[in-house]
Amino acid sequence: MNLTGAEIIVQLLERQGIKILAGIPGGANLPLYNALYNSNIHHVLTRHEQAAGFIAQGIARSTGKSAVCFATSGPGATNLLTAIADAKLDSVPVIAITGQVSSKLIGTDAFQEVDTYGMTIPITKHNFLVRSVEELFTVIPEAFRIAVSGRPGPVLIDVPKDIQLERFEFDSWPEPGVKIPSGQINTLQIDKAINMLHESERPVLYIGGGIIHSDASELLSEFAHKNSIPVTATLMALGAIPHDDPLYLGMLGMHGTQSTAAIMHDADLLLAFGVRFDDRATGKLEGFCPDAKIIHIDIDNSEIDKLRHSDCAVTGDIGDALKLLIERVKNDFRKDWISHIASEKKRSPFPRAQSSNPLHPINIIRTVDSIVSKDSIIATDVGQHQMWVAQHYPFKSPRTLLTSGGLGTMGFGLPSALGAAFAHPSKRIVCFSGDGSILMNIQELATLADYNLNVTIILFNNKHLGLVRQQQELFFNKHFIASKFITNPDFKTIAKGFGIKSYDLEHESDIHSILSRALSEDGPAFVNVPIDPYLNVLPMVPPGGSNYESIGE
Ligand SMILES: Cc1ncc(C[n+]2csc(CCOP(=O)(O)OP(=O)(O)O)c2C)c(N)n1
Ligand SMILES: [Mg+2]
Repeated sequence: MNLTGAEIIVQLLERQGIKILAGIPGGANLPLYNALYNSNIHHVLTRHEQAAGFIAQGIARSTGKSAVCFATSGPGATNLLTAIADAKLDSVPVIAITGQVSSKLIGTDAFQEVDTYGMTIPITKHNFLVRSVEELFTVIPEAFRIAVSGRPGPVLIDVPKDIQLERFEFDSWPEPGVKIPSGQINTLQIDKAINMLHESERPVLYIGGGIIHSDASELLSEFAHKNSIPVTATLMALGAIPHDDPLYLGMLGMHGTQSTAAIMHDADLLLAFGVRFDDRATGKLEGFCPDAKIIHIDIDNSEIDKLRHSDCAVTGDIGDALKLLIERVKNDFRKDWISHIASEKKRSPFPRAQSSNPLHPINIIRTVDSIVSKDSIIATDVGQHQMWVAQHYPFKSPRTLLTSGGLGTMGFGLPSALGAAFAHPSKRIVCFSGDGSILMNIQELATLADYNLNVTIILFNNKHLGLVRQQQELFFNKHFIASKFITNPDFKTIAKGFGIKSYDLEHESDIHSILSRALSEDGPAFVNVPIDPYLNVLPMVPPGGSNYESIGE
């Protein structure tokens, strides 16, 4: 065979099973696009490279498989950075392929040259600057292997233009890169964990995104139920255990349930599974489960003892570990602990009954849930609306919430919803956004219109950067600065201008029927929901405080 570097990349992507990828062409990656011209891979042309990165994330987060995005050199690559960093913090397998100026121009300040390799070292799991066509045969499969093996994460491949153009003679294709099985679990540590659990009177399972990445939700439930261990989830683990499971305590952390914080404060054993003791989840570390021994299981050894010393640590896939734990754990009803939990939950019930105003965000979230089918995927942006969704949407299964947890990136919602819609064309995708966040990637309404996807955007419009306003009110003596927008766009008209059916719930009386239409008619819809600008998301732990110091309603 005799192909160009660009043709080799595209055919290697086909061999990896890539059917769709998003990106924007430019001088330094035009050969790649020329190779795509003859490919079955469908290319989605976004309006900003960050959105191409988030489309890849939407595909990857909702399927668990690697997804690809393309950008040109210079500004194309820098526009991708936020989406790559976001994928790193939430462990999402995204493969970003960027064009670079020709090899002999690297380091000369050539047109649209930036050091993409250097800039992405700290925000990728791994990155490559390709130096020869031959290298592509190892780099591309290697990138796919790295992205999904162990703790998933983004991989960047920077390909100079001359290498994309160079022809190369070869005989055979390499094997596609696949996930390598994670190492054997240390059964001595598992036995130790089981002994600690059997000795414990007040254990709590604290689960994170690792449970979802490992597709271990069912095993987790089986384990928890066998020994009657209550479960709290981080933002990244919502959906890993159904919201109505009697053992479920709700979300923990800055906007977590107050009863959960109280229960965790009493715990004598914390089973930290697929978590990284993130400060948003733990609050002040010294105050987090102060009397509990810790069993920490994570696939990434560097997380063990990073923030909190563990009394028993297991490095490995949480699904594999759970299988061993389930074999060994004894049945227990834990009558006293479970009844203590029931009384704590009663003392500070959650979610609370909300006002009768149908436009209250919590009521809108409940109405949306009552309309859409249970397998719908919910994407969010970042802010108060995100936290209301996390607190009140009744997630039932894994990979049904797409949210930027670690980086907290405004602008994540719309393009990640598009990615989910490409990956799940028969599902309804709902994007809850804020009037600040939506404007950070509003241009992708054009991409949404291009494909007429079943994405419904519900915009909680409080005319503010609400979460900033809330912090200024609560923690900065009401010094409101840079949190109130001077003008408020007419979002209904804007969405219409992009060719998207749009609604405004202002002055409407039949909220339910408008939402029904927006959520069930084929194709996209945009709904502006004017909400009270002065609502706060509660409970809230003051930044730097302990979870049990949370401010209630
Ligand atoms: C890219 C980016 N810039 C700034 C922030 C800081 N920030 C966090 S929440 C928030 C307000 C978001 O406003 P909006 O989208 O309207 O959501 P609301 O809180 O009003 O629901 C800001 C500015 C961020 N998370 N991401
Ligand atoms: Mg807002």
